[in-house]
Amino acid sequence: MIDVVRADITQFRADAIVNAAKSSLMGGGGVDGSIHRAGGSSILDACKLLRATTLPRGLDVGAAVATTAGRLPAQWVIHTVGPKFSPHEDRTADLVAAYQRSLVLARSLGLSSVAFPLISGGSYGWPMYDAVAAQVRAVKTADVSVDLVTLVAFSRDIADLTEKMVR
Ligand code: AR6
Repeated sequence: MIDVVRADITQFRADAIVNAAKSSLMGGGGVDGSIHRAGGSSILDACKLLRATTLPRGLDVGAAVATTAGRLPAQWVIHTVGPKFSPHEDRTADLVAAYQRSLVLARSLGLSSVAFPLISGGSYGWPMYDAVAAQVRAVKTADVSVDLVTLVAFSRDIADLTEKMVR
């Protein structure tokens, strides 16, 4: 099932919330900064451990990795990296991969509910319409999914467009 809500994803209760991270996994602005602030330092500690062990070069665009959610209501944070928008190159496949590989990881962890923000829809510059279209296509066409996927919109405009596209 796919649900759409307007909410602050840091307050959302799901088995996992997804972070629109950067490759370094060292935190940043936007939803990434809010997740690290609200969840506390154990999330950054887990990211640093990943960088020191399995991900010395950082997380590739379109890949996903899971850490503790610290103090958040969610159990896990799945960090993924969306592509930056380019007017010269179609990077939709990478954006779809960020969603779908997050779902594959959630399934492999045995999770039932996952909440996504609008990946690449902020600092990474995707026009809202294209970001939402890729998001909805990604979760609708995923080969592997979970019982409940919640698309968490941070504004009324995003929520309205997402609801229209999901139907
Ligand atoms: N809950 C739900 N959605 C949110 C929240 C929140 N608390 N805060 C922001 N959004 P962005 P990106 C929405 O910029 O474009 C960071 O610095 C926001 O309104 O967070 O993938 C990272 O470190 C927008 O619709 O992510 C990376 O460097 C959407 O989340 C870079 O930004 C995504 O905006 C990633 O850029």
